[in-house]
Amino acid sequence: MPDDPALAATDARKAAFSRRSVLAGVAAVPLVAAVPVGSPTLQEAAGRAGMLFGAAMRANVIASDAALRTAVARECGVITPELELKWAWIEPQQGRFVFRDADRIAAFASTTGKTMHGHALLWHQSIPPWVAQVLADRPDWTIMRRFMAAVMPRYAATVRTWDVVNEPMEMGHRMDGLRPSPFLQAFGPDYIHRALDEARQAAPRATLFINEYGLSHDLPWQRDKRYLLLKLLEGLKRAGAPVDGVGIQAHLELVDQSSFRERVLADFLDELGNLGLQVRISELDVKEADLTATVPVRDRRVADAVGAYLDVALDNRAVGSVTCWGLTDRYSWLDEGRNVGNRGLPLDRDFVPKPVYDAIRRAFERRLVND
Ligand code: 9MR
Repeated sequence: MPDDPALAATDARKAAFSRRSVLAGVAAVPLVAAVPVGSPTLQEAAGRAGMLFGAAMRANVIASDAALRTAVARECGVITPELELKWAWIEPQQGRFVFRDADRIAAFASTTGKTMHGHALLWHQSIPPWVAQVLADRPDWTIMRRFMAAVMPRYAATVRTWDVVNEPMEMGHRMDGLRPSPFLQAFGPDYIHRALDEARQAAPRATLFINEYGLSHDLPWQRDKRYLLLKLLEGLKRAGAPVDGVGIQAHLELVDQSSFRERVLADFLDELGNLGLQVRISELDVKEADLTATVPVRDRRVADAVGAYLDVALDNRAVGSVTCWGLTDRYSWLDEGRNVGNRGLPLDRDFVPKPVYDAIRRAFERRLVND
């Protein structure tokens, strides 16, 4: 063993890591080597601050990439299925439920001692064609009830938190800011309250969230959205709807960074907390603005944006968890579009932690210090 305790610790960790890798039948990835000795993982740092850290994952990637499984097992306390609980996935034809992929994620979560976040029951972008047809032709609430009653109890052991309605707001259509989704068109604005009631019945112990994007910056449309979402939440609370929290997606875009104002986000979080709501930072990642800069410059920009964001967010006690929309740049929805090669997640494509990893960990550690 080396004399230097720091080196000894490194070696011990490397050895433990490669033992685990061998056991898991995986080639070692440089994850541990790049993490400073003695520093906690993201979930360990979150846990010490009384919080959870998690990431979105897909069943096929979990199945095919052992290095990813190792990284998730190490870094995350909670896993969000990126696709597999969405209605289009679960009930592609009426009454034919396909749980296989969600079951695979749930099994991975429970064997690695994690929970799962349920994402997302009602989302206008993930409606199977038959549902779109029913909602348009002969609105029938029983399809909503059957779907929730089929999916929520099945995962009661693993899922503690659910996104009941995803992205219910869209500016520019109505005075109340509600998105004219097929659900709204079929059932009117009350569909949100009804869906929450249904969810409470199907999963009485779960914490129920409304999840939304475009809430964090000082841009006119986001200002309107914050205001109208708060009105919606106040109304739901007043009417006794079982809404427990709000997921703030936090898909940060570096082109918007100049409109990030600490006070704006802090005030919004205060308002949510004052309504007695819990807050999840639910889909954190960073879309870069300039992929041509050097990698160190790009990584610093991403880390600075996330650091500034989480410093404000974690200052508020209502915020209980941070989930990234992916863990490694190897698998990021941002690469599905034009931003191929985007570096907006904690680990790079080879699972090496980047400055943004440290920024997230430090934000958890600062919360502890400030306690
Ligand atoms: O990251 C997800 C992408 O792979 C899917 O194609 C898409 C449609 O199911 O959903 C993406 O995830 C979205 C999430 O469910 C809701 N907020 C925005 C996310 C990114 O588009």
